[in-house]
Amino acid sequence: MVNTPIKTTKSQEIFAAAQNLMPGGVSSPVRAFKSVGGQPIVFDRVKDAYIWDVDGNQYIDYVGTWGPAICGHAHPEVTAALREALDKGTSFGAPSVLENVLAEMVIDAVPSIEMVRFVNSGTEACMGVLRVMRAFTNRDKIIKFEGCYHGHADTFLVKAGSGVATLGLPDSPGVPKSATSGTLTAPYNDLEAVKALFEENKDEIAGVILEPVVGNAGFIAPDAGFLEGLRELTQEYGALLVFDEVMTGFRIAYGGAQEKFGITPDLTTLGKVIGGGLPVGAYGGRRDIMSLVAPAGPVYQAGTLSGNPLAMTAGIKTLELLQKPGAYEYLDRITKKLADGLLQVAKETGHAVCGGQISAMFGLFFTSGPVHNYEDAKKSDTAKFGRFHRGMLERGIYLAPSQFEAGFTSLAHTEEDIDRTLAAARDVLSNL
Ligand code: KE4
Repeated sequence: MVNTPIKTTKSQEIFAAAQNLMPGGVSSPVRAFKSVGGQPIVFDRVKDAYIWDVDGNQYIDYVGTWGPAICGHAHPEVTAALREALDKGTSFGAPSVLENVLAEMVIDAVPSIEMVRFVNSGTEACMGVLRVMRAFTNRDKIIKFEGCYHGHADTFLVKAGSGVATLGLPDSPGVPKSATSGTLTAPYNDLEAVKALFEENKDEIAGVILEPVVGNAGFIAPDAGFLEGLRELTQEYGALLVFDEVMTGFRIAYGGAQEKFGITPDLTTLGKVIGGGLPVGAYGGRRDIMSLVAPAGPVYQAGTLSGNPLAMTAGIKTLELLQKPGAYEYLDRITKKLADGLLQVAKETGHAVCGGQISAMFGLFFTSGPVHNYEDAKKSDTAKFGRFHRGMLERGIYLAPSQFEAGFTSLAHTEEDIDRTLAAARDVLSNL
């Protein structure tokens, strides 16, 4: 496959102008390609499994706007439903039956959720779940895991993943010590470290929050027994277990990682997929806990655009599409073919790699591994990942622009797309 560098003149012009207008020229740091080098491409439009940039180049997309596009971009049934909803207005700021419909779908799907509150982002969902878990237990401290990312609220910006890890930030200036003094951290997959924290902070820990499958330190799966162990430890110490399924929700399985692994937390956060590409988040769980949220109870949380009719409409239609028989079998099959193929090609071309996939989520590290936690992930050759990313981009394959992110497939990705991707990977890795 001869590689002729793609023309990105317009992308460069637009991005140069953007950098004078917005910090780093982006609305979210990871989009700036800082850790993979080169300039980001500026999108013009997306459809199915594909992106077109402003210079007319086409790419197979494995970011899927960071998860929401699990049915493929601009799915005709989603866009048709949105067009119909648009004629009835874009925002009500008042109850609508659409919220009931999506709430029932979420409650029916996610084992831990008996009652749910909609918000506008995963960050807001994690802020809300933090407040209600502290109120319910009357305890202030939490345990999170190194490399896990729960949005950009102060309390969670401790050894966080995603863009924080991508930029190699120690955490973030502007976060007062008072906001993070109660945030305890442990290595992912390390139950002994969690038990020690509970022993050292007896009766002070409100709960444990984690990504049940990590996507923000690269792709890291839970070791056998890890999730079960956390369920037991939180019950033993009177703390709550919170699965942050903003990324894994409706992606690992229709009922999320908690359905896949058969572990039911007390609270769950959601986002991305349940909005079908429109701004959305949600937190939910046991009725006795969620009944504390205002106005039912005293725990305050609010939002102008929460539950807005457009996000509800896109979310409802997206979940309907995911309910179709065979959807998750298809996602698992094509993603396994992709992940296994990438690892095989990398090994055949002499690179130390490890990684894997679960359902429609995958990742690979340029290290022999295994990778059980963030420290292991940081052993990956991130410079090589950057060269790999650029080489794939020049061959029309759009991967997440960071070693510390996961990859996402969709119902729109075809066998031919996977074959093309593997051929491009072989070409890049043979010359890396
Ligand atoms: P948002 O506020 O970005 O909607 O959600 C925050 C969040 C919370 N929890 C998990 C597990 C998440 O993955 C996220 C956001 N994910 C990143 C991608 N790793 C969003 C992409 C970005 O920050 O631009």
